[in-house]
Amino acid sequence: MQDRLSVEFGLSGKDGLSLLGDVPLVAETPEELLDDETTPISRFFVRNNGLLPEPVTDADGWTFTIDGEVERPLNLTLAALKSRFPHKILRMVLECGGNGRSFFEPKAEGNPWTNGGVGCAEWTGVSLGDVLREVGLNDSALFTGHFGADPDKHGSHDKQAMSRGVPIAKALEEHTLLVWAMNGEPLPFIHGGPLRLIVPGWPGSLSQKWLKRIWIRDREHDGPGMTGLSYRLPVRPLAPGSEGQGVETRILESMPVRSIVTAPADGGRYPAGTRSIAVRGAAWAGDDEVARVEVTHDGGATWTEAAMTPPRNRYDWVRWQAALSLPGDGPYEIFARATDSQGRAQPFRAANWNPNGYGCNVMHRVAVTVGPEA
Ligand SMILES: Nc1nc2c(c(=O)[nH]1)N[C@H]1C(S)=C(S)[C@@H](COP(=O)(O)O)O[C@H]1N2
Ligand SMILES: [Mo]
Repeated sequence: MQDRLSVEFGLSGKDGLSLLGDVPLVAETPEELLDDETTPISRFFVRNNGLLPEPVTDADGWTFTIDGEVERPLNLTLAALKSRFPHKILRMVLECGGNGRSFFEPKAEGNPWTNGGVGCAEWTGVSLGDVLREVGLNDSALFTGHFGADPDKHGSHDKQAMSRGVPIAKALEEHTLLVWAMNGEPLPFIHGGPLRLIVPGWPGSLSQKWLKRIWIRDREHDGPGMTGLSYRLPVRPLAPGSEGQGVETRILESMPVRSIVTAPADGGRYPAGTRSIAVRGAAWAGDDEVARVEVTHDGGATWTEAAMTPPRNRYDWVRWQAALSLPGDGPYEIFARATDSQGRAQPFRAANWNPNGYGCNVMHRVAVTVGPEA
């Protein structure tokens, strides 16, 4: 069945997503639809900052360039990329830097993501590092700048909708991929097909879709999304609601630890007498690892540790499950809390308020009722 998103907004093949904006097109996934180990394409969130590029008919003929501070600039077709470099298949989380933004108080600027600006797909491609070694980086190579084929939100091709970049060390990480397939299928156009970057663990905005060019630079990149307060966090805590002009900031790199409850769904009901409920979900921690996930039904007075399924590879999410014991019938709020391997746990309240609302990793909470409604 086609849902409203596919009929009205051309998001064909999507199932159950919530629309956050139509121009540019932005849609997130309700937490309970993120219950699969590998997020199906039909449930994978969409974030565009501009309009869509021209439709592509010859995917293998798609060309892209690597130039700038390199010994041998390269212009390759996708077909040549596939044939010249070793293929990698990795399951990795892609998360918008603004995921969780709507939980900040007062409201921060930008799309009001709840917890659904995230998905974990199996990506097929080649390591960007393998390609960078072939082009040869100059000593002056410090940063990347990423360029896509999409026009900005006014339809202008002179301006990039988004053009961000990473320090060379992140670009050289084996898991940073040039990707042409998602869950074993040709990369869907809406997700940047024929070719995109996946820069795992860092804000999704670095994972350039419809990739046309990587400019190797001798300085921090300064495209749209790199300047002002974009993807930056204040170095010292800011008073919630303040403007943030002139405060010292740093670029948001690794995303903070986070977990979601994917079952039960918010509003779940259980028969009277139920004393144990199965809770499950997913957790991830940017560049870091998830050390543990715990759940509580009593506001954090007691915690039950969840069992975790090990990630397939670095940057994959952890699936977790717990049998949560309940003392009697009644309404409960279940919270899940993940802790990373450096001991950083999710907060009960969003603590790191910032004007553009990045990196909110407040604990996810679902309400359930056991027995008749009180
Ligand atoms: N070319 C291009 N790439 C882009 C964007 C964009 O607007 N244009 N948005 C970025 C942002 S902010 C995110 S969160 C991810 C979303 O990827 P998805 O739509 O495949 O989920 O793509 C990133 N890559
Ligand atoms: Mo994003």
